[in-house]
Amino acid sequence: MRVMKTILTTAAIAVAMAATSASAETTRIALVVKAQGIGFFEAAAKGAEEAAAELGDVEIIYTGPTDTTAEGQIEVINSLIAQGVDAIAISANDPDALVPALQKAMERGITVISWDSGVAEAGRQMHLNPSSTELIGNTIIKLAADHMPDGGDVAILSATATATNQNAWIAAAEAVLPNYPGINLVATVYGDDLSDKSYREAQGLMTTYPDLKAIIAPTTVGILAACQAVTDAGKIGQVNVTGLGLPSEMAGCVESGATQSFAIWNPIDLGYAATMLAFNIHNGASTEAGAEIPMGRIGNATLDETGTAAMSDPFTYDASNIEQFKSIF
Ligand code: RAM
Repeated sequence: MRVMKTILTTAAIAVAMAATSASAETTRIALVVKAQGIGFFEAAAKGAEEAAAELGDVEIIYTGPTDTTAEGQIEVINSLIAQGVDAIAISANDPDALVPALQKAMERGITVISWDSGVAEAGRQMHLNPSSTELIGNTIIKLAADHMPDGGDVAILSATATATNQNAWIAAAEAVLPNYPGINLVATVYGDDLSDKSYREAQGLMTTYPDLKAIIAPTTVGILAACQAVTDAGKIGQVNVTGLGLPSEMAGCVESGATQSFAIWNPIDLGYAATMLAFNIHNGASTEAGAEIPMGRIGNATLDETGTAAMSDPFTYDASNIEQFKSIF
């Protein structure tokens, strides 16, 4: 018995030592998303894994709450702090509510960046935008306006009311509305990046605004749910669904005519770039204004005075090119 116990103890120590030495070498980067089960973030995770493979000795912890709340993300952050991860790269459900938890992470030596949907400056070392906010704001209005030669009513179906990215894009869209005199924005509603709530909100818009010509959803979850609601209401050809979507999810909507066109950037590249940035900052890259931080095959991110960098321009998808992209993301 005694011998057995000694052997077991020795084995346990050996396992513990192996675990310690492995964790000393491996950089653990948590990719924290708004919620689980969103295709956009799953595509970003593919990019994160690609970056990890390229860097070597990097483990990606893909995680997020079950729904798109700041409370859920705070729990996730606290658990990552307890696990002692090396870096957190987060797409935030709220710019301010996460700041105390993320500050605690930074105090413990964890590198913190936001990507996709930003955290206020006090809660992160840098933020990576997918593209210029102004450009995205103009793009989502133009996508609708291009198919409304006579103008008319449009409504926005967003994600959560506190999402940093959607709120910034909507503000930018509202700012360019005077350049589209025939376009009348009648409402902005929130589907919380939940399919069923987004579907019901889209139905509500069609009921409240019978002359609605377009639903603009700057969220991959919302645009797909709106397409379904318009299809089920028999309003294809009457209400055009547009905004930001994934070609893989939107192919059927383009084929049916529920969606004339929509836009997005490459989510795989975004997850890849966020991982590269988290890794390089963890290894000492400067996050001062003007700093250039390498993002592997993408090139460098240049930080502005708010510690923010932007990637590429969004790309527009329609019947002419959807086939080519639907198997990629
Ligand atoms: C959803 C999320 C994400 C956003 C895309 C366009 O997947 O809200 O944050 O960037 O849509």
